[in-house]
Amino acid sequence: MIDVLTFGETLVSITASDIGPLMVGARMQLSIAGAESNVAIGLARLGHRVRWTGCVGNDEFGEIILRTLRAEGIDTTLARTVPDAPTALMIKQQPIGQLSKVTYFRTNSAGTRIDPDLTGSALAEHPKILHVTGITPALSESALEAVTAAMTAATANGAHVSLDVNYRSALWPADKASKTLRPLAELSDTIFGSTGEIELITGKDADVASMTANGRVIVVKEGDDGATVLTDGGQFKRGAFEVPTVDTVGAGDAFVAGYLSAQLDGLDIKERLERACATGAFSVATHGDWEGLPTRRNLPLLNRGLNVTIR
Ligand code: KDG
Repeated sequence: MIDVLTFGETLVSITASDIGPLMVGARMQLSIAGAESNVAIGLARLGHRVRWTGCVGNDEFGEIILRTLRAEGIDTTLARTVPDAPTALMIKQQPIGQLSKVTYFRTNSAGTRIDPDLTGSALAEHPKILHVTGITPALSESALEAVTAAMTAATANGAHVSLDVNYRSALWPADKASKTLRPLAELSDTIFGSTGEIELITGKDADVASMTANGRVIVVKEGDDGATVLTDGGQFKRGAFEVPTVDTVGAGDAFVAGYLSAQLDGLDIKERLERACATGAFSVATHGDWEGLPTRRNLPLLNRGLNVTIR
């Protein structure tokens, strides 16, 4: 049985190796990126059975995505290679130190072709958790239909439905995102987002009682300040682990992977927060969207403190 199904657009990422503008030339490194596949990798590294689906182009970029996900132990058997659209590309740079900039080349990409047929077959083997993000509905009409249909079907099958708002201003304006994502939030059991992202779907003046109606859990990612979980049984807050920050992109996905992993292990909310903050810390303290995510063996490393040599 699959523990988690997730789907969305995975892109090839080309990241500048050095700090500074690209226009003077730069050494670049090839990898992959994508909020959902980052979560998939985080969960697979912790030993969970994960399926990712989505569309890639019939090109080497598509191959690197599928090879990488397979190498991470993720089931990609239902991913689709489309012949007439390219794999999306994302350029990542640090124009100045500690400031990351992402530029997308994803209009009409293969990833926009995801549709309810594909996600419906991926759901045929019922997962315990369906995890989606607010990026996918921004990609195309068929992608929005796929998300809505999958969330509805997963709920009917008794799966836990997880939504990370992941608002991307480069993809759509806030008012459109808000209007589209609100009904999807209604279909979710757990919602992740920054304070601003949560407001996008609940409105500014929403009270905790209405947000957590029907047992819904809201997990507010607060960056350096850690995170807060809102439930109908109370609020739980945890500070972030203190680690040196080298790259924050992907940290939210790492956090989600840790939280869902602890949930799958049957841990309570405080322990979920603990693991989420730990996986988030691994992400910010290492380079790349997903490369530094911990395995089960490495997870306790943070408890050893910094500036130590483990022998
Ligand atoms: O969450 C990190 C993502 O920003 C990155 O991996 C790419 O999915 C991505 C996106 O659409 O921004």
